[in-house]
Amino acid sequence: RLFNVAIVGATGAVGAELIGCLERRGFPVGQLKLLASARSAGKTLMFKGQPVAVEALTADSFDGVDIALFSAGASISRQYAPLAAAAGCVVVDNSSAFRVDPATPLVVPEVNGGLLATRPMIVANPNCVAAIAVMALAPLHARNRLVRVIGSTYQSASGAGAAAMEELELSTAARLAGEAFTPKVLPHPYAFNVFSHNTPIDPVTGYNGEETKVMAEIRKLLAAPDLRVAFTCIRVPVLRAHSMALTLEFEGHITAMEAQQWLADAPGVRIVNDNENNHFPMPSEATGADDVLVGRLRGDASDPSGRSLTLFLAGDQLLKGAALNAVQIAEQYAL
Ligand code: A2P
Ligand code: 11C
Repeated sequence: RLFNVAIVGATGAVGAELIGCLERRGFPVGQLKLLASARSAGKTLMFKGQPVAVEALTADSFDGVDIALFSAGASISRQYAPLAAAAGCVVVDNSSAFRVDPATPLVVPEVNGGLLATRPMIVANPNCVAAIAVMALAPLHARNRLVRVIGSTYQSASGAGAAAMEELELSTAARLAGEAFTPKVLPHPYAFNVFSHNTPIDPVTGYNGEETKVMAEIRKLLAAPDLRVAFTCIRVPVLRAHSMALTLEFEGHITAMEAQQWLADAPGVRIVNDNENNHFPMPSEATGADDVLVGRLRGDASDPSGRSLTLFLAGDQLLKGAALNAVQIAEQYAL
């Protein structure tokens, strides 16, 4: 059977990848509806070699649509996802609107895809850092319970959308040409710089919005409400694919070798751990890849108990961190 599919935010960075994933993975699409703001109405995007006109999102957009993939920000999702669901359309939502709502499943199919068995009408797609991190955490946690996670991220421009990617390119070109550049999308100069993630700091906890989301979502995805987690989220001048360093403490003794074996057996994970050539996960190699790249596995030298590991990983923020995961969720409904 074919499914009528809508993409909300089709003209964005994630929207382009949603179109690409549906096409590349052979999703059984009947009609494809591409939705964006009124600014984009009338633009044309390609799907399977055919032009599809972009339409302005309205309350009636979901009539006759079976599955809608939302990626136009949390306020659009809050407003339109319930309307879509009420019209009988399954919503896979890439925004933060429903992720920590106890009634909405937050899903990475390799980790907790069983939650889709009841066919919920709204499914939340995680934050990109959380989705990429749990790909490495879950296979370890399943064998040796995680008690603590400390993460530092190296997040690319793609996480801030298509306009931020353009700003990185334009500001780099300006810097190389010796010209002045005033940032418009991001709050700080991006070329040849790194800065703390561009979300507001919570005055009570001192954590920014991205860190707060990542910590809550990792706990929810792993069904580990007591897991101790702390993240520092940093924007780096990489166009696409997020990287992170993770230090993990487990309940029992663990070695880097056994962890590497468990991860090597995990779907969606690729070990990149070539000590001899100093070749480890890099965003340049994660870009365009479905797998999350994991390497630099070693015992945590700061914990003599033998219960801690440290590792580095890289994953495509637009694919496993967003569009690929959303399409994998949709595939569970099309089985
Ligand atoms: P548009 O291109 O018409 O502004 P990105 O994350 O790459 O910035 O993309 C954001 C996506 O969300 C774009 O497709 C954008 O469409 C869409 N979007 C933004 N505001 C609205 C809106 N009010 N209604 C529908 N789509 C929107
Ligand atoms: C970033 N991870 O890199 C963010 C973007 O929770 O969906 C995605 C934010 C989210 O800026």
